[in-house]
Amino acid sequence: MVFDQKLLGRVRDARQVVVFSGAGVSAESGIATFRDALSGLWSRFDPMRLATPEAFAADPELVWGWYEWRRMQVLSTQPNPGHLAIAALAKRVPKLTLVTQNVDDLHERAGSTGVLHLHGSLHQPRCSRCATPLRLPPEPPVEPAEGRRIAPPRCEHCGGEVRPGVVWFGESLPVDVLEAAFAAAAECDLLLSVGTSGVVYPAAQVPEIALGAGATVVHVNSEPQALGGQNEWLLAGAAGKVLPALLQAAFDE
Ligand code: BV8
Ligand code: ZN
Repeated sequence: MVFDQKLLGRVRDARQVVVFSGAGVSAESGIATFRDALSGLWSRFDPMRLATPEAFAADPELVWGWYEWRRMQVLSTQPNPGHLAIAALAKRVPKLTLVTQNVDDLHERAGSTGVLHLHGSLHQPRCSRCATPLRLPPEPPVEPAEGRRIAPPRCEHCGGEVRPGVVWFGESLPVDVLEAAFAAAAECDLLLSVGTSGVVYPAAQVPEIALGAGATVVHVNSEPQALGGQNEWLLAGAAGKVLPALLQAAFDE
């Protein structure tokens, strides 16, 4: 891959970098992106409807089964070169803040630290009543391949129903995490937006804040993205290919 020298210079000279990631960065690990997260047996449901408090209230076993299926998929796969390149970039720049919309732990397993999870995590279920975290068994959950309903566990503290540790549509994002993400975006000089369709708010404000603060914003996406200002760049291609190549071109030549 050939990169614009001006862009490489921006990456090399970056002092404060934000990486903003979405489902596209986990796609090459075999984790379906959100819009097609319901391939196969789950395709008869709309994620926008399943990923809501109402869906869990109406049918906790269906929703818990869906999240266990997704958690099992994550436990059964590995971080890909895109995750690894982001972890490597953190060692090449003075400061890097990783803000993710993803609920998997592939960034952490690739070596990234201090990851800001705007939408929570599959790996931190909690009691829906007293918020006591559920200690998950170490082995991967049973594969609910048949789209089987699974009764959510009960809280050992109060007996309440355990829920996935994610932020559902209609729920507020964790305020401290969102504020830290917005602050990092306002201070950065380079933001890499990797594998996100940028349609979910308020998370999608992160790149907008960076652009508004005069940062260079680079979209890494397998699909072309509509670009606004002269400070926006598009690197079209798979994150697992583009990011390692960008690091190589910027730092190893
Ligand atoms: C809130 C956890 C209110 C759960 C998620 C109308 C207009 C505007 C906003 C709204 C509206 N109606 C409702 C809203 C608000 C709503 C929202 O934004 N809706 C959107 C859909 C219109 N937002 C909310 O409800 C948020 N809460 O607003 O609260 C409030 C306010 C005050 C007080 C109380 C309440 C909560 C949103 C959080 C929802 N939870 N996840 C779970 O995972 O099950 S969101 C979920 O979807 C993901 O976390 C992610 O954020 C999002 C999917 O987006 P992406 O990650 O971008 O993934 P996607 O599949 O879309 O795109 C993948 C991209 O990668 C594509 O561009 C593709 O081309 C690219 N790609 C694919 N492969 C690769 C690749 N790129 C590179 N390499 C590859 N290999
Ligand atoms: Zn409880």
